[in-house]
Amino acid sequence: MLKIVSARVIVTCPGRNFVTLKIETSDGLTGVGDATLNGRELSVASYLTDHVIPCLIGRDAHAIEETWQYLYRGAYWRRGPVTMSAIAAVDMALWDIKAKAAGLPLYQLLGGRCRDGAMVYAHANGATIEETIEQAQSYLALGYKAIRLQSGVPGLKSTYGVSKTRLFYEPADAVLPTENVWSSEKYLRSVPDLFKAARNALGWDIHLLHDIHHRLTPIEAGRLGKDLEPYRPFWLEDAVPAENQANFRLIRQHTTTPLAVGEIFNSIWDCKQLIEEQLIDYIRATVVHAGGITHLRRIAALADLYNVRTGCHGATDLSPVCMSAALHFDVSIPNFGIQEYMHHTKETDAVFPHAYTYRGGALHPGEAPGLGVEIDEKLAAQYPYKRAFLPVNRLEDGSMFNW
Ligand code: KDG
Ligand code: MG
Repeated sequence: MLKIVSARVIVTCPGRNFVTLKIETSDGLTGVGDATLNGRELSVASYLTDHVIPCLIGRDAHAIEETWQYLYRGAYWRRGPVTMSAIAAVDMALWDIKAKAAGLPLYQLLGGRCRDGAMVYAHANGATIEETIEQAQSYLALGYKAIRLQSGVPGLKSTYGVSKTRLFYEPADAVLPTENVWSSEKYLRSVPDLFKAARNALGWDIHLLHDIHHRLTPIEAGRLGKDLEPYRPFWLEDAVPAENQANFRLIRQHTTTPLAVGEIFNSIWDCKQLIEEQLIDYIRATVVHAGGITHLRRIAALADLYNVRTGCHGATDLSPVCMSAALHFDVSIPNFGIQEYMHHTKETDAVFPHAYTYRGGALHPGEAPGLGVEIDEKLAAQYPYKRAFLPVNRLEDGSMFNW
């Protein structure tokens, strides 16, 4: 039996915080898993160290499904982002070990390739429409086939998705949550102008995406979807908060603009109704927050029955370990749609040397055995944890709203 002999959690901050689980086996094979939950990193680290790792020692490293069930059912409480991120980290690390033991890149164990690479979308943002389009043009020049557009909203000081100082947007920007002010009316007036200008400047051979970040009501989202129809967006993301899955029925009644949701989902139960009623077109759950490769494959298989494709979350708070896992998943499933891709800092790439590469609008997982990613622990130790929170959002009258 290939036994798990040790497991440890590594927290590092090469530009932002990441939590990584490293599992070692009796044969000396090691596997890594991402356990990063933005703004709540130490909660997952503690859950792993205090509650998961003691149960792993001595277990069969090959028994991935059994271990998944043990950690999920065995916890009694089920689900939740902390638990599911911890389970995901174990799951990724065990798939890494299994594929390394087989001497194969992970996608081969998931059924082999369905496609060469995973089409990705880049993030273009700016304080003004002109700045956003300028950035989108630089991604076009790099061969991107899909670009997300976020722009400042006239009359609002700051908003989601628009970088203040850096090219690559990083929302967890302070030791206490930054305060933002929001107006749906101002926002709803601004987005059609952005898409109109973008189609004029960028043409029609590029997919354009947009993230609402949970801020509209269903009827507002229906109206925005309708207003954007002439510009054929690839998707509108997180139109409304999705705790009430039935909310999406109303949006669907009013627009044919494709809908994406799911970056904060952590289980198949969060999207069961959305998928079964065909209320969405893309499911955005990803490996780290949705219970690992094992559980995400289950979600994708359900989605495939209902013509729903995947569009995994891939912001900078998901580490290169998660990105590697997502890419093996992306190339191996039949109903892949698109993969989000935001560059990590140079420091992060150095701490997590990885085999995936960008080419021609797509990311390719590479041919290294396993996930094709490692953690340089010595380098990681040079970047200690720094507390950082996501911002909060208020309406103009001061009341709390959704970030
Ligand atoms: O941690 C939160 C971020 O990952 C999220 O705000 C990014 O919405 C996001 C996206 O679509 O990448
Ligand atoms: Mg999003």
